[in-house]
Amino acid sequence: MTVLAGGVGGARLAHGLDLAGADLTVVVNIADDVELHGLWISPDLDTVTYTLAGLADEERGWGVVGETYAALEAMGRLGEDTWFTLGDRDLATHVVRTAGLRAGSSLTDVTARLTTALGVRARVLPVTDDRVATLVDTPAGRLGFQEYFVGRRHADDVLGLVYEGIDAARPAPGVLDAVTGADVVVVAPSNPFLSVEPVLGVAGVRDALAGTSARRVAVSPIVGGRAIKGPAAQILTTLGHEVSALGVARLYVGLVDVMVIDDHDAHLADAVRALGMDVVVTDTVMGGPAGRERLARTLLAS
Ligand code: FO1
Ligand code: CA
Repeated sequence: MTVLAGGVGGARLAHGLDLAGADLTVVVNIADDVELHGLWISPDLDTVTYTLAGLADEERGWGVVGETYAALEAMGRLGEDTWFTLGDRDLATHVVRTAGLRAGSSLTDVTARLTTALGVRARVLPVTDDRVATLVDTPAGRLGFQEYFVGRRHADDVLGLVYEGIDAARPAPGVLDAVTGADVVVVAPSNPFLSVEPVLGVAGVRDALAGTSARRVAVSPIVGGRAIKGPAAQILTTLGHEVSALGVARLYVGLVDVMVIDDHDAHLADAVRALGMDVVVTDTVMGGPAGRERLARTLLAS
C-alpha cells in the first residue's frame, strides 16, 4: 500500500493502515519545509514519522508529545526570532537531519535513518530530494508557506499558489515504484492544494498515479462543507472550487477509482459517481488509533 500524504490527515491514515498490518510506503510532501536557526525543518515528514512512532502530540497536530521548550527559550534570550515553536525533542530531529544533509546524505537517507531510529515500520519517503517551496500569493503579497501558515495563522486570502522548484524536482528513489507497484494507492485526506498537489506535481508522480494498475482511493478532507483541519475550505473557495467532497472529487478525476466520503455527505454520492468513481460512504473523522484503524480497514475492503 502506498499513501500520498501531507501532514496530519496522511499521518493518521497511514497510522491506521500500519495498525491494520499493511505493508506500507508513505510518500510525503516536502514543500512546507523551512530553514530556521540554520536547521532544516520538514513538518510533514516529521508529523508522519512521529505519528507512526507513537510520539506525536495528537492534540496540537504537530511536534512531539510532552515537549519542553528550554532550547527555544534560550534561543529567544540570545535574540533569535522564535515565532515557530520548536520543542527540545523536535529540535533534536532537526539537528540530526541538518547534520546528515550537510554531510551529503539525501533527505531520503536521513529520513530512513530517523524513522528506523524511532522504530517506524513503514517506509517514509520524501516525494523528492530536491528543494520545492510552496509560496502563497495573498492580498498582502507573496508569502513563504510557514510565514503564511504559522506566522500569519493562515488568515490571508489565498489568491494563488506557486510551487517554487517543482519543475526541476526529480522524484526521490522509490517514489514512482511505490505508486506503480502498489496494490492500493491512497490519496490522504490532506489539503488538495497545499499537500497533494506538490506531491503530484513532481515529475512523473501524477502520470504514475494516472497509469498505475493499483486501486486508487482518495479520502475527502472536506466533511459537511468544512475542512477537518486547516485552511482547505477557504483555499478551495478563493481558488474557485466547491467546498465539498464533490469539489474535491472533481480535482481527482482520472486519478482515483474510489472516493471515500463522510456519512454527512452521503447526499453527494450520486454526483461523485457521475464523475466515474466508485463511492464509499463512511465515518471519515479518524480521531484516535481505533478510528484510524477502522477507516484503514474500510479502505482495504473497498
Ligand atoms: N504550527 C503552528 O501553528 N505553530 C507552530 O509554532 C508550529 C511549529 C512547528 C514545529 C515543527 C513542525 O514540524 C511543525 C510545526 N507546526 C506549527 C505545524 C506546521 O508548520 C504546519 O502544520 C504544517 O506545515 C501544515 O501542514
Ligand atoms: Ca503540511
